[in-house]
Amino acid sequence: MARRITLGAAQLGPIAKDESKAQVVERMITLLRIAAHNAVDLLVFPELALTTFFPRWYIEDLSESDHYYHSKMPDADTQPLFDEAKSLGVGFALGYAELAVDDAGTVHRYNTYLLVDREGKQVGKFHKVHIPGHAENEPWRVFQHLERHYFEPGPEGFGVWEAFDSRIGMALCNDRRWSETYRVMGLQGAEVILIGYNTPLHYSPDPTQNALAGFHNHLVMQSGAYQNGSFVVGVAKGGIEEGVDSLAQSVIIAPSGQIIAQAITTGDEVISANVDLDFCATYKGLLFDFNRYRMPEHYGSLTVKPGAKTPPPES
Ligand code: CDV
Repeated sequence: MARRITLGAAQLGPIAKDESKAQVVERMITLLRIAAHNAVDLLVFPELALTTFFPRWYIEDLSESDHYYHSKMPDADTQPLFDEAKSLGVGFALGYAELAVDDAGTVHRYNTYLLVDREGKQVGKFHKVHIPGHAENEPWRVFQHLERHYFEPGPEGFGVWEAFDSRIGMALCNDRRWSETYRVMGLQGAEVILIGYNTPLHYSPDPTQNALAGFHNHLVMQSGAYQNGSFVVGVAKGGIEEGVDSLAQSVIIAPSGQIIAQAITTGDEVISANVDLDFCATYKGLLFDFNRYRMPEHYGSLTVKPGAKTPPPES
């Protein structure tokens, strides 16, 4: 019998700096209800879904930015979202800023994805690995992208969780541009990869790339899906937020690399697709049968340093 699941992407439009978390959660609950109406089993929210994209502003003393972070999930602000999802029987992935304190008392700030199943059980947590942007204030930029000031990379890497009668992996925004992201999850048998993003349409270090933002977004996620025989759910926080225009174009992609659903607005919108998880095997079991065709022993060292090999001395 086919393993069918309805995947959903809950794209969010702009979140103003002065919008409260309670107001954002209200918007998210509206999207949850639409998703439930469309029989969605797993609804994926974007990266840093609960606030404006705060790495756009420099706050020298990090502790003054603590209100953007959550040290416990759910907390008072987000409990209504968890309650509503459970009562609707909709699982979800939530992107948020996490403040964690380890056993030695050291504080860690992560860009986090949390996976919750249809019964409300927290089944997986992912910390963003590829942290883009810069750590110091750089006033020459049209706007700041200070993720390297606000977050450290997660030490655990890319995991895969058994949930939703499937194997689910997670990644956040810049992670989607790196082939390793998909391959590490693909090697663990990921069938569905969830990716939330905040992607400004202006890239200050090289504005010639601006016109390619939408192309690159779909290029990397479609190839990641195809080369690993996985579904990919890519979810944006889009639209003009505090003067910064961000890419929308949320998508659900099949293991064939084809886009099977795409958002048509830049605001709050649910897209969904009812898919057969067994379709992954068409790719994982044939052209991309890793056990049969992958040739790691022929790839050379995986610790190759950038740059060319030194030519042999002339005799
Ligand atoms: N939030 C992000 O990770 N944004 C990056 C930008 C900085 C390029 C992205 O990959 O979309």
